[in-house]
Amino acid sequence: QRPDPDAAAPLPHDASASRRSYDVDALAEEIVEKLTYSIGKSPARARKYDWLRAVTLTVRDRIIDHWLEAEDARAASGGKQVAYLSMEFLIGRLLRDAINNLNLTTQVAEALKRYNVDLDMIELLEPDAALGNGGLGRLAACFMESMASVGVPGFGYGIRYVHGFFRQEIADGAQVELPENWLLHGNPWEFERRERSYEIGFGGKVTSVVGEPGKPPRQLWRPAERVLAVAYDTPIVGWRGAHVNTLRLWSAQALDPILLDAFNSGDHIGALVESNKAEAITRVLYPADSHQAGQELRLRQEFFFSSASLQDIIRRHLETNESLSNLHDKVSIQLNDTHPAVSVAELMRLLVDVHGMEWDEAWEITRQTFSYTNHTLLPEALEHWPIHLFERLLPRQMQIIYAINAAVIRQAMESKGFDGGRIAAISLIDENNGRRVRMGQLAFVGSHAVNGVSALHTDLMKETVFHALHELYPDRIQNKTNGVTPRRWLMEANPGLTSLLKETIGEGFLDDISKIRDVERFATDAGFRDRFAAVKRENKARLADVISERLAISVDPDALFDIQVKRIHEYKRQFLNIIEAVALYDQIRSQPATNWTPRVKVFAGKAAPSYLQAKEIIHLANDVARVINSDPAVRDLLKVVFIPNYNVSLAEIIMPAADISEQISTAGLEASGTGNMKFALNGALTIGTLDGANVEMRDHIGEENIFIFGLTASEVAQRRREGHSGRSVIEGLPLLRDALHAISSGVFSPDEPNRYNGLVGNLYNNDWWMIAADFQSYWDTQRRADALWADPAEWNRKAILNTARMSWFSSDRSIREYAADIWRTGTDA
Ligand code: KOT
Repeated sequence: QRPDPDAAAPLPHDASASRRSYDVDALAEEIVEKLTYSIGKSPARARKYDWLRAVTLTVRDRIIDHWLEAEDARAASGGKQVAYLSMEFLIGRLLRDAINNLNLTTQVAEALKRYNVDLDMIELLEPDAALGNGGLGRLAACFMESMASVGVPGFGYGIRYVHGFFRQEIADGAQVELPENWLLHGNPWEFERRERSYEIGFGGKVTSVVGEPGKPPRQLWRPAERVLAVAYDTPIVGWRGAHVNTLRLWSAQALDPILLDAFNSGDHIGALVESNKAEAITRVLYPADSHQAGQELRLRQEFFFSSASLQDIIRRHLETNESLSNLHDKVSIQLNDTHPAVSVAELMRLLVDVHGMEWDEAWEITRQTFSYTNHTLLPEALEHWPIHLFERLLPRQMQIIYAINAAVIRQAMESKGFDGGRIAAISLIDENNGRRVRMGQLAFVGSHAVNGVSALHTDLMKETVFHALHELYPDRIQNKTNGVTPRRWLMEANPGLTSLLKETIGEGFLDDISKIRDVERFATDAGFRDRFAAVKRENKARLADVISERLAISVDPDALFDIQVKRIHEYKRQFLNIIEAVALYDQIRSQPATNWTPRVKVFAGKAAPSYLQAKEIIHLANDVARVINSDPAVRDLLKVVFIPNYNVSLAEIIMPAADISEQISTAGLEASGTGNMKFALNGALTIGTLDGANVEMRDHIGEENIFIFGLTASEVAQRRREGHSGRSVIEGLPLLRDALHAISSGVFSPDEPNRYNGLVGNLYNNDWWMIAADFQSYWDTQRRADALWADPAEWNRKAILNTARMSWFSSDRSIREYAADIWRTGTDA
């Protein structure tokens, strides 16, 4: 049965009375206490998972002290809060993050050592929380950590998927998807909050109820189905434990878990139908990245978590405020892409239908409350839902969308004289493809601020998808370039470099990452360069060990590590990288006397299960790897490795181990990229196109310290307008032509010689992604990299400058900009 919300007023918490100690003795004692009384094991009998749990619970208690204080402080201040609504939070492991941010690493390691337990080993046992696909979800996780670190009071709202992102295996070269089960052994980080549960409706009818005289009739939605959203809270602790925010994830449950009538009449399976149907909503993460997952269940997920979050926001607001008329002064809701965009209609429904507010006031509050981040311009990723599906599932929200649309169009005609094509462009309804609701337009008109995630991407938003809306609301679009948290991506992933930096420039950069720039003057210091290179070599050896363990391939840590890890997508052009490997393989064999740079090309990444071309690219990478790695003629000058199951934890090992970071998307298509930032911060040199945040990275790092190649975004657009196809380019480039011929004639797939005909044929006939068009420039730039590699002092100098000049790409900076320009909330500094 649904529990009643707490009736009693909360009493202030006296954290000082219960604060846990940070010293080694106390920690050691408490770990054993947890082992004994929470897990029921003696130290002698405890297995390593028991130790992990005991340590987690011990660390967790220290976070809780801060968490409760933060809650009280927040309630007392009545200040503005941020709600970050995201369908994805790609968190990874939490223990190391928590220990690091509490500055407990040495103490906890010391405490465990007393029982002969190794902290590093224990940390690896924690499953990744993989509640996201890639960049968008990882950005949400970095932002949560940065909000807690810079002191923005914030809630993350999302979905507690039972099965996160699938596990990838490679069988005979091809991707196989296996279910992921992160909750199998329980999740010590989360707290179920049954008192925080809400009913979410679907389907049914809307009826008009005659209102008071002079007032319009009220609309009453009577859903045909209802499910319960139950909150699970995870504390997110910021740097030095100064702030703790909450990640609140919703789980779906049936209102009536067992249909008693059915059960009593002997239909024991039928009795569970409801709960199976309800729980399906939060069972699994859709594995589509930068592609719309058009199924009904996905729309249910979107509405489910949007409505639950809004009901929660309203309830919390009304606990300390008399009415909802000041909602926008107390909360800012950030929509992470359009996945929660139905929130615009749902907040209007809650304000108008449920809380009796006038439409115009509700619209003003709604717009002041929401802001929206766009993460892609790819047409296939822009969400639009068939009207008939939307209407059936969310009839009242559909009416509200029509009403918003009518008002926006009226305003566009009256204030700016819009007609015809421009009305069609701003309309929330796409009339061309079988009538659909455009979620991007809905999010845009329902927000006071709309942002892109890099300078180039924001410019392109104004010029392309949102051109007409930008004309109508010229002040609404702004840029907020992405960032990554230096705690996870430098301190935790690269302890060797962190220690070296501490010794060299002091500890100030830990609190203020901009101070990392102080290391710039050591770039010309030969002694420092050697130490920097030694750290890199250690990190490469660590990755070589992983490659050896998982793939039984031996790679030389002294070779140049050239790494491309990210989702597999045509626009990211892993294919271009593989073709270059094949061309290099050809050249090494035909010119054995040349002084080739020994290279290890590393790939990792998952393809959406239904994305056939992406799966072919994975297959090709594996086929090419097998042939090259077993060819003695290559003499270990080239190795190709595809590491299966790329995830956050693997990224933490890979990022510090790269010499070259591949950021080679077709210009204009990668909104920002964030892997590019992690690599460069850890001293890799980027080879990249002028795309996404690469452009700004070049500006910060200096163009002489980054390898830029290829067509620009406007050149790509121009070529596409001219109807570019690859054939003439390929025919003029023997190196490319021969590599493609090798691929399409079965050199790498003798068991199925035609396997890659389609992939290669696309380059001849179309070359939509400009792979042929950019090949020569890419090849030449790789050879420039080879030449630089021959001069280690110069290479390392540039690598150091990359680390020194990347601080602007910290997510702390991004969050401060959001706080100042969009949310108008305070920060600590
Ligand atoms: C997925 C589905 C629909 C719409 C957008 C996406 C999406 C975009 N998923 N990930 N992205 C990436 O977001 C990152 C964070 O902003 C960017 O760095 C990256 O370029 C996007 O591709």
